[in-house]
Amino acid sequence: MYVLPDLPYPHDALTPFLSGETLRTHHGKHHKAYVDKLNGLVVGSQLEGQPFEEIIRRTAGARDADAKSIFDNAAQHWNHSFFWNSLSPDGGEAGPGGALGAAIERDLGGAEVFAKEFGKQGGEHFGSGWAWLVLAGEKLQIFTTHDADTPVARGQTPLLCCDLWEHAYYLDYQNRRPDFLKAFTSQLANWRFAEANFAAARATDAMQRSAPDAAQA
Ligand code: MN3
Repeated sequence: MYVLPDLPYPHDALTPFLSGETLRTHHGKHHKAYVDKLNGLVVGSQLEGQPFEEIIRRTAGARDADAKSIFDNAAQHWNHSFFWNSLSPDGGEAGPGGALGAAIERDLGGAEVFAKEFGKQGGEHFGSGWAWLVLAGEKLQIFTTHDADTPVARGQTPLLCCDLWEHAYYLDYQNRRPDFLKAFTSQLANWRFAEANFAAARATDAMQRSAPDAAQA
């Protein structure tokens, strides 16, 4: 059984940038619905007991309606769990530090350019989806995905994400998605989480390079 994770902070912790009402609905109704549907689809199926990210990879791009539905709900569960951690009451301003800060400078031109580009791509994204900062191979990239689609299905390592579905911001920003994205990059983005994801990805990569046989076994 999949379980709705608790938010890593109280519902009202992100005010005034995201209201308690938004978080209660988004987490307690939208995210919960994905988890409930996923349990209804996977429990008793061939996929029950498979590692969660393996289920996402196996059902990605499926045409069969049940498999597609499993992908949508599993990916949305993964994306939302990651999104809650991508937000922090102490987020934003301090910006990315350490090795990730250096990589953002090298690959994306620095924290300010990151905020601009992340806001631009997220703002221009048509319809529902997600904005991502990922490590793809050796390089950082910003891009958006549609609906439930997730970098996890493509073998990329997500570092930070922002939900672009209207339910993520409509109560607080109505149609002003660019303002929500600005609040995300300047006030909410959890850079300590992104730095930890970056460090973990580089450690895994280094381990696989030093012992390729062991990593494949
Ligand atoms: Mn959402």
